Amino acid sequence: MSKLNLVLFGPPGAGKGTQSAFLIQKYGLVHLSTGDILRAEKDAGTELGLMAQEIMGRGDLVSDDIVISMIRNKIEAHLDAKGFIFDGFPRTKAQAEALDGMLSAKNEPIVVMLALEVPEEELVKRLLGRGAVSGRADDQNESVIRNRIHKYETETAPLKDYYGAQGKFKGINGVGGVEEITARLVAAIG
Ligand code: B4P
Repeated sequence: MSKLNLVLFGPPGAGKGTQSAFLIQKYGLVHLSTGDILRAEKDAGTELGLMAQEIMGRGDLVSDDIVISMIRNKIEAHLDAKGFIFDGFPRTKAQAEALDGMLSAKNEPIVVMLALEVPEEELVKRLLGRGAVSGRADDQNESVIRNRIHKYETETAPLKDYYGAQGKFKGINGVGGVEEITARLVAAIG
């Protein structure tokens, strides 16, 4: 059976992490969140984590080389997975091309890119809300949040065209209740 490799896409605060939790359960997938991996490195106090902490604190993107090699290691560590949810990766064209290279070498391509669509003011509201309870530094400062959204618009959103050209892009309304949005994603996976 072919693998269900999904890209869960969207701006910061769109609900990628929230929805991944449901989809990994439903489909038995392995969750690969570059944000989670980077935060785990930071908490472990590794050299990579300390370097990433500064970049993430500004709301900038960590370098392509670093996140690509992190993802490569994780894919190699789960060769028997039924499929992967890529959450927060790829975020640049270089990352998307590297991912295609890794997966096509195994003949297990991305099946679909599900792009959660949420207006900017709702994103800022959600992230400030999380920042008030989670202690995540990048969610506590509105100018850092707006910088993350700006990076998304300039560097990441063009990937909709990249996957669109492969016939794999599906836009999903990301406003509404969490369960309602899960149902939209499940319907889009088909
Ligand atoms: P990420 O960890 O990917 O964080 P994120 O974009 O903020 O999204 P997340 O998935 O956590 O939030 P969600 O929308 O689920 O990235 C953090 C940083 O890491 C980046 O800025 C960058 O520096 C670095 N990084 C990560 N990947 C990288 C890469 N590939 N390349 C380079 N750098 C990289 O949820 C947000 C909030 O909304 C939550 O509080 C949630 O409860 C709430 N929410 C969710 N759904 C909702 C709904 N339907 N209604 C109301 N609220 C909802």
